[in-house]
Amino acid sequence: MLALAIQKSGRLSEKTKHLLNESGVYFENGSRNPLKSKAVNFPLQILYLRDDDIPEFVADGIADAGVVGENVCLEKGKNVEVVEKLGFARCRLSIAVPKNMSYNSVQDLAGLRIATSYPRILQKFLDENNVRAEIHEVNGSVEIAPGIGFADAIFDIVSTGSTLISNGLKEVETVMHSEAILIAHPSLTEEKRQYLDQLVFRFKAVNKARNYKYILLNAPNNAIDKIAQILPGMKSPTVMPLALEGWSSVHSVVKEDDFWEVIENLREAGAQGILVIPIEKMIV
Ligand code: PRT
Ligand code: ZN
Repeated sequence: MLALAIQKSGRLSEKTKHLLNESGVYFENGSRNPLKSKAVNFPLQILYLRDDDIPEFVADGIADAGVVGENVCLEKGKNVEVVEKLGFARCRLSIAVPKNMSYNSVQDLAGLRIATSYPRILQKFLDENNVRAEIHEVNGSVEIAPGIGFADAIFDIVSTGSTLISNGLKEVETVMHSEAILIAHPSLTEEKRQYLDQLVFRFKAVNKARNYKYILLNAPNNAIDKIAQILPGMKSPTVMPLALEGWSSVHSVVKEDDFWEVIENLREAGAQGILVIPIEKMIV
């Protein structure tokens, strides 16, 4: 049995549960213990924790693995293995100052009071840039610190940036990017490692599928070579004859990021009746 620590409630919890469900892992309903539950169809126990505690629980071996933000993992500095990036809860950790402060370079932070919940990451950044500033550690509502005179600048999580704007702040340095990651105890037993590998295999299939679409189109036979170059697919596209003489149906996969460009190129090459369908799992 593998013990996986996930966030009890917060920005990571729903997406983590969703990823597990999409990976075919379901939990028993109405567990008597609100902090633990067992998967019904996988040798997995879930521990529900605050995200800040997850790296330590995994480092100590109380949990074998955990899902946590890269930011929290780095701040805690525990001895854990980063197994896989999970592609959700993306954000960045940035320094922000009042919007009317003139700011040219990181040297302008010298001597300022900077409020943050991430003192270790901030200290490392300041050291790397040879800047001395005062770090004031706070556990929440960091963005109000300059407005109430508690600090001159902040170092905090930014996603859309609207929280900064509504507090009269501007982002001046991006220190790191973060997303949810799967971490593990560095020395798992062979059995647990196998369960973890199975889980990672499923996570990868789910996440890969999210980045691709299945595409079907009709094309005159003389356009198929060109279309095959635009649509390489997993190996090469599937081509099947239509009932209409001289025409074929072409099936392939296309990356979400390249999607619109590919569609335009396909139309130019003579593709018609293009259908695009989401993929549920993708194993390459
Ligand atoms: O209770 P517990 O300790 O478990 O949770 P928490 O309150 O410490 O964390 P939670 O649930 O808020 O966030 C968990 C993780 O989600 C973080 O550690 C990040 O890795 C990730 N994440 C992704 C975010 C955001 N996006 C985010 N936007 N965490 C926080 N925010 C906050 C940010 O602090 C700021 O107040 O959202 C605000 C900024 O958002 P924008 O869109 O206005 O820029
Ligand atoms: Zn937290």
